Parts: sequence; structure tokens; C-alpha cells
Amino acid sequence: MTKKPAKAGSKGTPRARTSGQKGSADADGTPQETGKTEDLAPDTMPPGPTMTNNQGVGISDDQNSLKSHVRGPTLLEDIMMREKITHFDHERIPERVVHARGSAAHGFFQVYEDLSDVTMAQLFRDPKIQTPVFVRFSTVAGSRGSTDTPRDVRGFAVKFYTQEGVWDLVGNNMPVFFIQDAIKFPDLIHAVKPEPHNEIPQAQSAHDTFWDFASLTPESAHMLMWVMSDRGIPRSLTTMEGFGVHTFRLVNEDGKSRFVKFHWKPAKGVCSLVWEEAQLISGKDPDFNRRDLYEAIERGDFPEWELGFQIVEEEDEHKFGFDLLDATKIIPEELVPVRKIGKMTLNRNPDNFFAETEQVAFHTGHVVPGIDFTNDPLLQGRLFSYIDTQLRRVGPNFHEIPINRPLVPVDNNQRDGFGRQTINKGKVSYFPNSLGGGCPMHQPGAAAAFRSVALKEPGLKVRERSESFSDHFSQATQFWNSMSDWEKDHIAAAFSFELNQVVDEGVRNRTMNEILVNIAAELAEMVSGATGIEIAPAGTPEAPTPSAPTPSGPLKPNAASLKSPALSMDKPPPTIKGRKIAILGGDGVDDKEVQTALLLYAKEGLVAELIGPHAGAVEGASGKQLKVNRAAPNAPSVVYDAVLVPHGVGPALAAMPLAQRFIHEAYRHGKPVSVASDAGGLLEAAGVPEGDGVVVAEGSELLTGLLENLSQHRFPRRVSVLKPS
Ligand code: HDE
Repeated sequence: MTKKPAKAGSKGTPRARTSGQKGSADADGTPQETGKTEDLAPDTMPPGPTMTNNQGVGISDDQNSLKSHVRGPTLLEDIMMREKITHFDHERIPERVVHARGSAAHGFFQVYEDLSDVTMAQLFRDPKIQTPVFVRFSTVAGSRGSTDTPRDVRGFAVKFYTQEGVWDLVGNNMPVFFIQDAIKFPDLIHAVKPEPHNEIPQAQSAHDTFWDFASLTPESAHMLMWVMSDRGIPRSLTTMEGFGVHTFRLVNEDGKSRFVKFHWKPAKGVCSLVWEEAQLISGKDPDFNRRDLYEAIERGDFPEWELGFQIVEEEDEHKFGFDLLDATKIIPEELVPVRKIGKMTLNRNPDNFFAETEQVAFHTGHVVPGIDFTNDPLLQGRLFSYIDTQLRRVGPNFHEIPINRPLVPVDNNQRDGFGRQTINKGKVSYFPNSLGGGCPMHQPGAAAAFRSVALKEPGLKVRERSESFSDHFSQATQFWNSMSDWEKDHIAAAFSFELNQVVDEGVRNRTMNEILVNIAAELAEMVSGATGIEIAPAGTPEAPTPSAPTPSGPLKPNAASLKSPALSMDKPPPTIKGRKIAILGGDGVDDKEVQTALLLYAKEGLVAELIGPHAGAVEGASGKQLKVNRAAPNAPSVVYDAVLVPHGVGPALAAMPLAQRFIHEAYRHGKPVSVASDAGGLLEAAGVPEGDGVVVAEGSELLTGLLENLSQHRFPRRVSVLKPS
């Protein structure tokens, strides 16, 4: 008899759910489990001892097909082979049309204090509740197997399994968007995706169709600034901010509604890569960001973000000089401070990528009482699109899949469809009914029932854009003005890279003369110098003037034209926990120094790896064997944040092109480099000058100096990205 594989629990549908909401905590208060983990347990299967087919029948051999004789043809009768192969043939579901490449993690959210005054949502009212979350980060343009580090927006989608049902906050790592009206979304995505005739390029905006669209869409100017900034190439998914983008509403029990913008502030600060590094990582480690998130959680370095609210009273709606319903605008933090109201911690990796990360289905329309929508036309379109895409991608019963199902019971008269799990009893599946005692009933008075905010909608039914959406450049200019010198250098270099990839002269000219010159003359000049695109003197016939489909509007001075220091990334991160240090080793290395370094860096929560000429071990100066973490040919400089060259190996490394390149790249990418006094020759051979984060030192200064420099993240002024050397 074949035994069935042991399951982690028994399954019953509809499921009897325990309250399951509060996470249990360690003695020190560190939460270990969340209600969602318990909820998933009955569906989570460890590998069992014996193999069966899908009907539970034992399998004697699944490595040889059934043949008419030992060298004969395979028989149609081979039910085992056919079941195995047909299931394999159906393993894929359609990938997301955008945001296909994603990485996710479980965790929980906890509010700091009772916010009943602004919202009736339970998760914001009780600081004792740990609401389970599942968070999926993504790139937008690339397909599922594409690289982690293209220049792109990152998705930041959070599913909250609240006591009142599921709330999805489906945001990005940038607070604005390319377009103002959802009806343009298919055009935007068709333009940025690989061109349809040859399916090139993968996961890149640096091609003609994207810039054709962007140059004809002045409302994209502000978002272009964000994507061309280093925010488009985050160092880690854990060093990104997140934004709900749209203005939403919070509603309290009295029915009072206020506008709100949602912000996620990372505990590790906002840190990015540089473009050359990002491109190299794409080849050396396409899973760079995914690996970083996974490994951080595995070693207990749990990523955290604080959730912030920017709240605007209804009566203040029109005081900003831009429209709160326009998703191409931010509310500068200096005008309305971000109030930090709670914290999210990610503390568990998914058990199965497909079942969780791939099948999770977000929808902007998944809200709970206390959170409501505005008339932002981009948000309104998303409310339609997400449910539609989940029906197509995961199927009509996507809400029953373990990762998507709420922790509270679901009951309504929806029935059937592919993959239905619930066995609904009884003959009543309609409302109103008397045969089922009127059940399930509406809950008109219940706090847990969602009621839309009652709003007066004056005006004519029109297919038009509001005049209040017509200032496309003030905030793009504000973004530019808020940048430091090196950030400006990187932004201008990014525009230049993209426009140098564009073949069509009309598109290049239009981007310059319709978009960039309207953002900032300084930016236009920098890009002109690096692309050869001329800036047409205003009003001359050479100035291309295609008819843009939306009015670009006058440059209106408004409150938003001020500098907003919060936009700049030119600040040291609050912590460097999780950063990776490469220790270049080899036979004869000072093994005591290496061991001290490994201990010191581990104590600081850093990941230090000893790199040797090959896997295995190297022999230290004292004859001791030191374990090598990575072989030099497999350990590219770009996946580390800093380099240490201990005593004993400098002279040998100086003669090795691989080591020279390692150091040179680290230098170009602004990383701290600390070398022992016998490794000065290595710096010279690598063409790396001392100073500005490059240190030659002795003793403990060698090890601690590296830490001090790392606390700045990078030394971005060493190399001008705009003028490649
Ligand atoms: Fe999305 N978007 N989007 N989007 N979006 C999708 O839903 C769409 C927009 C965002 O990890 C799709 O499940 C429209 C803004 C994230 O699973 C689809 C418009 C923002 C994710 C869709 C937008 C986002 C998606 C594709 C214009 C930031 C990944 C597959 C109005 C606030 C979620 C899917 C995940 C995914 C439609 C614009 C964020 C087709 C029509 C603005 C993070 O429904």
C-alpha cells in the first residue's frame, strides 16, 4: 500500500477559520507567525516519503514509460506518463501583461496608535493588531524571466489580510505616473514594451517607440524625471520608498472623509545603483534584487517600512495650484508633512514561488471600510482593469487561491467557474430568497460593511480632461531643482543614454525641444552636449512642433515650483545593515585580519565574503585554511557594496587583470575601497587614486575605515556618468 504524503493540516471547504489575525510573538516581542501563515498551513505540503499520481494511486516508476516491449513504441495506455506530461504542459498561466517580473515576501503591519479620528478601518485603530501582509515587488516592462536591474519603475503591491477583508495597496516606488487618464495605459505600455515587429528590446525604455510616445505626451514629463533618476535602478527592494500614487480617501465612523496619499518609508533609507553597474549586474546576476530580498529574510535581517499618511482636509482640496486628482503630481512633503502611522515588517519568504508570488492577485478595488476612492481618472480606470486582468490570468475563482483568500469568511451567491473550491450547500444561490431564510443577508448597518462615500457630482457628462490637469512641467522642474550636482549628472546621463539609443531624428528632436527644454534649460543643455541633439532657438522654424494630443499648458508658478529637499537621495542611509563586502583573498593572506574583519562586519549586520582564486579554501599566512565564499571568476565587483584588500595579497593581486578590474569597477561605481599598505600597487595597476573613499591603511583603521565610508553608501562624485571616462 502506498501511503499518502503527509499534509501539514487537514483541508475543509468552506474553511472553519480561527480568528487567525494576531501574530504570535517571541519573548522579546518579535513576531514570528502571522495569521496568514496559519491560514496557509493546511495547503502547504512538505515533500512526502512516497510518490502517487494525482488520484493518490502509488507510482512504481516514473522514469521509464510503458512500451510494447523493451525496445518498442510507447503505449497510449501509459496513464502515468500522460498525466505527468500533460500536467507539465499546463504549468504556466499567462504572465502579467505588466509587472510580470516580481519577488514577494510575507510579513505584518502594525499601527502605532489608534487613528479612529481619520479612519474606521480596523487595521488603523488597534496598535495591538498585527495585520498579516504579502508584498510583491516588481519591474514593469520586462517579462517574467527578465533581469532585476533595468531602468524602470518598481511595483510595490501590498495585500493586507485585515479582520474586515482584504485591502490591496497597489503602489509603485515613484509617487507619480506617466499619464493622467487610464484610457491611455494600453498606448503607454505598447510603446514601452519590446517593439512588435522584432520583440526588441527586452525590459528597456531606451528605444524609439517609448520616446515617440513620451515626446508626444507632455504629461509624462514629471514621471520621466523620476524614472531617469537613480530611483529607476534601486540598490535593493528594501531601499525603495513606496507610494500609493493616487489621492485616496480616509473615512471615519462619522462618515467624514479626508484626502490621503500613502507613503512607504524604508528603514534602510533610499539607495540606488549607478547605471553602468546596473547594466553589468543584468548580465552577472539577473536575480540581484530578488536574491538580496530572499537572503536578507533568510538571515533574519527583516526589511521594514513605515507607512505614512499625507492628509488633506476636503475644504483644502483646491489650495495647491495643482489638482489632487492628477496622478502626475506629488504633494510636496514640505507643504503637507508625511505622518508616520505604523510599520510593516517582512519576515518570511514564500514557500513556493508559483503558488504565492505568481498567483497573488492584486486589485485597487480591494478596499475595506474606512478607505475609499477619489475621481482620479487613472485610479478609476484601474478599478476596472485589475479585476479584469485577474479573471483572465488566474480565473474567476482567484479569490479562493490560498494566497489570495481573506482570513474572514466569504459568503455570497457567486457560484461555479473554473477551479471552484468551495462546495456551496443548499439550493439557494440568489437574492432575495425566502427558501434560504434570506441568507446571506446584506449588512446595511454593520461597521464591517463597505459603503461608498456619498458625494455630489455636479457637471456635464464629457469626454474631456480638466483644465486643472494642464500644468505638465512645474513639478518636473521642481524635481530637477531639488537634485544635488551628482543626481543631476545621473539624470542627464540617463536621458542621454536613452536618446542615444533612439534612431529617429524627429523623436530625438521632439524630446529635446518639446519636453526637456520645458523642464530646465540646464538639463536640456547637458543632454544636448551628450547626444548631439540641437536645442532649437524658440520660435524658429527648426523647432519641431508636432501637435501634442494634450495641451502642455503654461508654466504656472505655484507652490509646487519650490524646491522639495525630500526628493533628493543625497543623504546617508540610516543603516548599512545587509550591505555586501568583498574581501579579496588568496594564499598568504593575513588570516587573522580576515577573521577579525569577518567577525566585525557580521556584528554590524553586513554580509562579508572572502573571494579566492577558486572555490574551496585558501591558505593563510599562518598556515590556516580559510573557507572561500566565492571564486574570483564567479564574483563580479558589481554585486558588492565595498571592497577590502587585507595584508598579504596586494602584490599578487596587482598582477592579476581580474583583480585590477574588480577594484577599478568598484571605484567607478563610487564604492568604498580599503586596501592594506602592501596593496598600493594594486590601486595603481587598477588606475585608482587614493582619497574620496579609497583608503590605504594599517591595523584596525583598515577595517573600521571601510565601515565609516560605507555608511555614506557611495562616493558619487568620483566619476561623472555623463562624461564617461
Ligand atoms: Fe497597474 N496593472 N495599471 N499600475 N500595477 C497591473 O494587474 C493598470 C498603474 C501596479 O505585483 C495589472 O495583476 C492600468 C499605476 C503594480 O501583481 C493590470 C493602469 C500604478 C502592479 C494593471 C495602471 C500601478 C500592477 C497587470 C493605468 C502605481 C503589479 C497584472 C490606469 C500606483 C501587481 C495585474 C502585482 C499590475 C493595470 C497604472 C501599479 C493590467 C490600467 C499608476 C504594482 O491590471
